Amino acid sequence: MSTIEERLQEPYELTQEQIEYYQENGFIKLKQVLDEETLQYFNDEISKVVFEKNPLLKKPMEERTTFEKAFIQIGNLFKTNAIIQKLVLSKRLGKIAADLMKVEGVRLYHDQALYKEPTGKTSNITPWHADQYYWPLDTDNTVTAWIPLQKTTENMGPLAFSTGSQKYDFGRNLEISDESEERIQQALADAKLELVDSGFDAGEISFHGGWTFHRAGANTSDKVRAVMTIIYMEDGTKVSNFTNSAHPVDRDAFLPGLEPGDTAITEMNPLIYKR
Ligand SMILES: O=C(O)CCC(=O)C(=O)O
Repeated sequence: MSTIEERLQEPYELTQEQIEYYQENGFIKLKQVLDEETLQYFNDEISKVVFEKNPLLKKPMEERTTFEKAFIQIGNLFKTNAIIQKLVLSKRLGKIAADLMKVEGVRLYHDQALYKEPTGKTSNITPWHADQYYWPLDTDNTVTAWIPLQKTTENMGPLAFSTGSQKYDFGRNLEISDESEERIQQALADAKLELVDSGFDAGEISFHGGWTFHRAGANTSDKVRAVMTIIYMEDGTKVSNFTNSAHPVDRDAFLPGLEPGDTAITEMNPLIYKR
């Protein structure tokens, strides 16, 4: 029996059909990427850190903004926690990211835990958005691994995707908000794009591109929805011009010291996988 560390290095073989599915639709859900023992190991550690660090937990749900309700967000865990670092720097996951994007290598852009609390009566949806609105990266080759740390049923707010929406540019200028939920929802309905909104088995992971529109429903269950995310960019990506107020904030957090035109390599962006 191999160790968790060994399993995190073992390749997960994708079929050509899966790679083409990702390229065409902008996301893919993959089963049995992690086993139950590995999930539990990281659920224990990441949950400990999230509940130790998060100040939001003390703010009642009904007093929060839409963004604050959607999830508890704790980032850059790979820098401060040697256990979580093993997951974030996993070659198994990094190779999937590189294979799906059809690139030679991937670096870390950043990691973050996204915990959606059980709501009670208050809705805590994650509004429609595309992540790359926030990122000053001069490439379309970015992908997020969304890793539920337990089986995630439909009433826990699994991530939902609009199929093929990475090809559309409406709503790319909207941050996560009530407005993005309403306007992007309408645009996607007008474009008649298919919605994929379903639960995740234990060990199932999704990968979605930086411009793919996605959302999550409220967590109406009685359990917290524990999720870890790892955001990868193609090795060699350059920093783009800053065109909104989120860009310099992201630069300071994930690309410290860099300016537009620089190659996106700092101590925050280790090379995770290279062919
Ligand atoms: O976990 C969520 O509810 C939203 C996640 C998300 O938007 C992302 O990982 O890009």
